[in-house]
Amino acid sequence: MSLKACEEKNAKIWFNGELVEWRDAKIHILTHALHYGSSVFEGIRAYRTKKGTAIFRLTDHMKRLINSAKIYYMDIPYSLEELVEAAKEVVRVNNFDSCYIRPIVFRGYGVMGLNPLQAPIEVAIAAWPWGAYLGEEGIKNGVRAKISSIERIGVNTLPPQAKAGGQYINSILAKLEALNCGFDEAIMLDQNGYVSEGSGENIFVVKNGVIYTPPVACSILEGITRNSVTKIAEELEYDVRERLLVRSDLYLADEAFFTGTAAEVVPIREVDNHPIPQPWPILRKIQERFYGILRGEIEDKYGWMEYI
Ligand code: PPE
Repeated sequence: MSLKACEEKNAKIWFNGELVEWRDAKIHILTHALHYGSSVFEGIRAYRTKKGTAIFRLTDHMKRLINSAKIYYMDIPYSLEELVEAAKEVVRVNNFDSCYIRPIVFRGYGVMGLNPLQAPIEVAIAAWPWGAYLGEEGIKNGVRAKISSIERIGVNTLPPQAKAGGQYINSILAKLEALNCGFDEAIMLDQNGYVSEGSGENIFVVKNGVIYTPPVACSILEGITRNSVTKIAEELEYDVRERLLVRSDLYLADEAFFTGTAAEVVPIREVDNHPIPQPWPILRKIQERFYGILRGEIEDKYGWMEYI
């Protein structure tokens, strides 16, 4: 569903503690975050299952939001419990089927300049139905990726573990370059030339039955889907290792895939025109279990599905 359609449906957005009409959830042009990227946000998905609607790892996402805010010296005026409850309320009140939830904490209107401390901290949580980020076809048959000429922000540039608004202009450059070159997604290298992640996803590679993914030190966002997929793979008795990966590990991979909340689990079928041919047996087993949990069909032994 488009954002416009949500507006026409009179969807509600939680804004500084209250539910407001979609069209009224507005900010001033001199909002600090608009000028300097001084916001932190999350992306979370809710799924309608036979047992009711559940939000996948909601508490973990809100914990990460609080940590992102901490890195940028922002004090969120709500507790973890209040944020969790607010997100559930937004999903309940809008009665969406499955949807994407976007909490954002930002420095608001009040002061310009690089000392933002006089700008108020504002918090909003919106939700809308958002389909497959890299396409339904991508989830089935994979996407074509290009190693980006845009480097991923360094660990001492903008801490990649924070999910901050301003950091995403780095991802946008990489994404647009990939699209302009006729690819679906970018794979970014870190400042040392090691594989980091996609523009909005973590990356995994399978070689000789072992699953590899770059460590946090490679400028990644520590993805919640990455963590979930690791747990699922280990449950399936695969060996999952954090390891430095180089470009040719991608070119010579037996399987490769992206993970993320918006993207979910998406096979990579080509990197820089080097094919990674099907079948992808390990990836398929992981997908089966991951989507089974999201649909409420496979036992959720970790309590990831937080029913609203
Ligand atoms: N790396 C980056 C840079 C990233 O943005 C995401 C999520 C991930 C890894 C995966 O993290 P996780 O969702 O916890 O598994 N990207 C979010 C934003 C996408 C957007 O376009 O906006 C998302 O998937 O919600």
